[in-house]
Amino acid sequence: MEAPGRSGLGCNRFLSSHLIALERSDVTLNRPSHPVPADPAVHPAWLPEAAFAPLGSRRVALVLDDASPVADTVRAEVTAALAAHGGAAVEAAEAADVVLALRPADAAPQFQSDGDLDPEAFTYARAGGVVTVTASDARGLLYGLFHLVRLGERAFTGADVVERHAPHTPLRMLDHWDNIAVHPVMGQVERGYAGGSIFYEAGVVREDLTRVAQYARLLAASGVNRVAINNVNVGPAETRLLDDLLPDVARIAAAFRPYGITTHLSVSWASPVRLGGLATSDPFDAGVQEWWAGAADRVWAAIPDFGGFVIKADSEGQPGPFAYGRTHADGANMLAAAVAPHGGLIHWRAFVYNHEQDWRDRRTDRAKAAFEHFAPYDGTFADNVIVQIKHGPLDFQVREATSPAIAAMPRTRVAPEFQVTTEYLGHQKHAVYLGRMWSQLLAFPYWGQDGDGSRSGRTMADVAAGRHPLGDGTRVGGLAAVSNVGDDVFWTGHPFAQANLYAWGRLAWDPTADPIAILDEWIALTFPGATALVRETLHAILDQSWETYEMYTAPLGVCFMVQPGSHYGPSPDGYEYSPWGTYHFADRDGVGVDRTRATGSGYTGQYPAPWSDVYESLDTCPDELLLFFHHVPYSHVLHSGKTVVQHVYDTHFEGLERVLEAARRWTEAQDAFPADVAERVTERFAEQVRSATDWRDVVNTYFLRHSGVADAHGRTIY
Ligand code: GCV
Repeated sequence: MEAPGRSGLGCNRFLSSHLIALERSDVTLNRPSHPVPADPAVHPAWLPEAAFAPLGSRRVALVLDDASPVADTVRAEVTAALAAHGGAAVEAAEAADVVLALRPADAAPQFQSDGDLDPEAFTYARAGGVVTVTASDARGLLYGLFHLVRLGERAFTGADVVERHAPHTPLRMLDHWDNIAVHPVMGQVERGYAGGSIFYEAGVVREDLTRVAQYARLLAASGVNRVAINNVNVGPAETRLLDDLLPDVARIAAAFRPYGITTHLSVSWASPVRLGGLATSDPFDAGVQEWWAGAADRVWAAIPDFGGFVIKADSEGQPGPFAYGRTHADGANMLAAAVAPHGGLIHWRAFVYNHEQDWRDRRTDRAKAAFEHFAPYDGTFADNVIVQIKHGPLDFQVREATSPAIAAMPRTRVAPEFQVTTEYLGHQKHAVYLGRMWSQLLAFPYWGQDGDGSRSGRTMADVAAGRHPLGDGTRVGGLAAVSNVGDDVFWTGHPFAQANLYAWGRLAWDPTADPIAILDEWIALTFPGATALVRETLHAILDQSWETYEMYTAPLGVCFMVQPGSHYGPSPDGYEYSPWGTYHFADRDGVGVDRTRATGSGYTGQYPAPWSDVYESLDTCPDELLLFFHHVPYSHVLHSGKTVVQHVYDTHFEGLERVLEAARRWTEAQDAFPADVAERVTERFAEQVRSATDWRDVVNTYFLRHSGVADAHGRTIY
């Protein structure tokens, strides 16, 4: 968002030209009908009807000479809001409280700025009591409309203002790990904690996609504009989405389209073999190239605005180009060539590592894998390839270092990947708000806070937007995350996990936004008329909940102390002797992974300065990542002044205390919440308290037995 007034003069002149245009008026609200029908059985999340009251009770003029599906949505949303809240559609601008206007294509250049070229950008202005939202495309107008909804009454009161809003990157994506065929271990939604899939049921694409349309509406109101609709682990049933199930994909795309959301598919590298009957998937094979080109032709013929393919190759058993001695650049570029004629994208995941490691092998470090497999190919990826890299080098742990691979490819389009679903963070049974975690990660200054002026301050979010300090500014990537939604009545299992989905969209739109302010927005929208008690209770429970979860689970960046398989609940040695490469090496003397150049795996060398040295040295390594980078004795003294083992005890006792305090606050306030929400949250808190108690006792006992060091405060450790 630009500072209010920055483009003030131009904009005011533009507005007056618009008001003249309005008098000539092509104002119309007589196109459709109604937005997605509200299903009273499904929780409305952050779009309850009441959220539209401030807009819907006013006089609205719409200047929208556009026949696109998104323009129809804008009309339908405004029409429905006015009908529900007693406002009126007006023809004359001077009679309007609110003007929503599509900027005419022939608007004079002085009324346009760079951002106007972005079809998702909009200008919000309030002058003399009239609010005007203008955009150059219906998509921008839709975002502007939801901006008004978000602001509520505040949109219409206060001093005059002119603000331009534009998204940080054009690719703000959610990946679904939904299976068509229920997986015997992973179920309908892999790592899903909110019931079944909203897309698939009992082996087929759902006939009724109303729920998908409702989801599209929620996503548009938070800022997401792309969705990949099936699991990156692509089984035989899901492979068919490229083939005989394509008409179903087209139906899903049709449900997303009116809200400006583009549909993508995860595809199997082995598709030419599975579907085409070819003997190979070798990217250098002409038959394979032809097969993919044909597949792309079919997909875009069915869905002309299709987005592209997401691919997990040579990863955790998925097939890939390594089988043919080819690189990931070879594989990605072959697919990129197939989709390029259609303007399609390839999101190629960098989650490539050896998942059949021998724990006795101390030389291999899984954390190094993404960098090693991808950085050498920087500059060789096609223009329409986006390398999608998990935010940390392991796997969405509560605390791990930021992935150095994200910073290692100035000549590649990069999309950091996050996880909204809480695979390692409590399965949407624990109240854990992730906005602050993501905000911190997105703001990570890969080249340090200060430096030579040209490099300093560039963040993960900057890299995603193509502003790598060594790049030429043209390699614009995006942001991706794994969705946390299912067919649960609350969408997300824990009603408060809706806040994570909302925050993901808002941070993808503006990574610099304050995550607590985002939480405030979510509260105001989701609980209309929220009392001080409701607001204060939610902040007390959620603001620091990420740190709280960290306190009672894996300490100091040690990672992977979860139950294998489910990834829920404590099991400090669960992965210690497994093939997954996620070891912490705790013994009687100490704990942690030596990833230094001096004596360890050398992983610290994958970071640019200053972090390569900051992490290398015990003197400068931040406490919260100590065990990610160093193997230290339990008696090692942290910067905080505590020993490692005492820190573990203290945080685990305090972590549970914080959960108990949150549960107490909840019990006191629950009657102020809607009964259905109260019932579900109460049930979730009972489980969170049980599980956090388990974590505290198992982890403390583990450290006591390994170290033999008693708690300085004599508390009970088993
Ligand atoms: C979709 C982790 C998860 C897997 C997931 C994988 C991935 O390993 O446990 O369920 O697979 O990440 O991101 O591909």
